[in-house]
Amino acid sequence: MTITPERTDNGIAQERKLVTSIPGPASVALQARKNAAVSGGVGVTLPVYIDRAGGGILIDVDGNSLIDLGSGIAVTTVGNANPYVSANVAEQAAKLTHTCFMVTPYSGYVEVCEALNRLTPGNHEKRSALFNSGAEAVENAVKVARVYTKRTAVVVVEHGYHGRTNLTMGMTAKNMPYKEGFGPFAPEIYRVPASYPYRDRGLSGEEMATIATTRIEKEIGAHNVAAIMIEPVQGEGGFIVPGQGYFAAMAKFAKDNGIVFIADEIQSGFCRTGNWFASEHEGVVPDLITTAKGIAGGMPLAGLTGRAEIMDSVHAGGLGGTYGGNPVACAGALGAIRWMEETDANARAREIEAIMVPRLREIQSAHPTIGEIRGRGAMIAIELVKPGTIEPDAARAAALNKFCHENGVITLTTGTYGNVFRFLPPLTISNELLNEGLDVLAAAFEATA
Ligand code: PLZ
Repeated sequence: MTITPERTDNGIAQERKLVTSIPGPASVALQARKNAAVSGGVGVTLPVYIDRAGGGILIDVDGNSLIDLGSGIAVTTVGNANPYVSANVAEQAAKLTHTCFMVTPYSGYVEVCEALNRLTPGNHEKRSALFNSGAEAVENAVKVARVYTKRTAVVVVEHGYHGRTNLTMGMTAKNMPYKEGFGPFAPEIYRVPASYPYRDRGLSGEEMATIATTRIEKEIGAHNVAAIMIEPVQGEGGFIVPGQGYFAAMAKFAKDNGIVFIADEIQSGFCRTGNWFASEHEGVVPDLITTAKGIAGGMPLAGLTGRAEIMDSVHAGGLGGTYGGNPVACAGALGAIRWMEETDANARAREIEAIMVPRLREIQSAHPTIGEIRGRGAMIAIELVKPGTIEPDAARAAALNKFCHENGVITLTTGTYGNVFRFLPPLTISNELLNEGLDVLAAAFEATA
């Protein structure tokens, strides 16, 4: 098979087609088995069991073709089963599946670190390390920052999301469903105001940063802070793009006070926002960057990248893990990154924004329940409120979601108040499918009005 950048449909007809109700009988049967076999603690947004995927389509076990506006939560940015990823994965899996990089290394790990060092913002000397999940990358960012600074406090912001492990749960803002009943959480985590322009009562990004940094000075003491970690576009918090100057002011405060500034780019990174990393939109070069999700086209892989002097401050053997930087996952990442470079994936993300935003504005003009349209690139959301107020309307978001799902469009909600409807299409979706997904969304607004 010749692999070309264009050929990402995985041989699947790029059309929405429903042949049963959603979920169909085969999915219903699997869901019954799921309920009997899988912990009830593991939730499912839409119990439609997927069998194949490619381009902008997911095909379920009943033969329904659904439009994918979720990318498995910002993971399959290069499309599902992208041939660059699949071919690399198959080839690597046939050669060797694991040695443990800490025991006997292999080149793929080094190549992914070289790519991370090259692609992340800043021309300074960098080092990287690889892990299995976003949460693990976040944990390791904190470990590195503490060793480097010999300080303990970690500052995060309101609406932030950093994972579900013990340390990262403590760093995550939202209680339900992530934290409820799972405490006690790790100590020395402090949460200060984020910039949420829609809800900051007219305060600018810079003003919000001043409130946040004053809190750090007065309540923690800047000299006690090892790290400030912020998402440059908050993902689970509601696709919140910070007000002008906020992110840069927080980074400057960190620099002025010997604090390691960490951008959590796990959701916003790898061409999702129309830049390789969303920090670039803010003109910020973070000291450390966490990555995962889009890095490897669906293979479980995460990275921590940053200034060589910080990353190398850890004693040999201090960072690692059995599977971190697994060779098959690294092969997937090298395929995904090559596809992003060869196809100018950032341009495609910006194109998706240019299609989506005007159409969402059109819907907004008829439906004032859309309080705000925001986001960057292929990371776009609408925030739903009671018209004429900023009171969150989570029920409307849920109703819209249900309509879209029943009509064969995979959509996701998010946000601290559960009232944000978010779009994360794979960059391989066709304009036709994207527009059809938006047609269904428009119909959902009419149907739930
Ligand atoms: N940091 C910014 O977005 C994962 C969570 C889905 P893991 N976001 C999706 C869910 O409900 O569990 C995320 C993120 C940011 C860290 C993480 C954590 O990444 O790979 O899920 O551990």
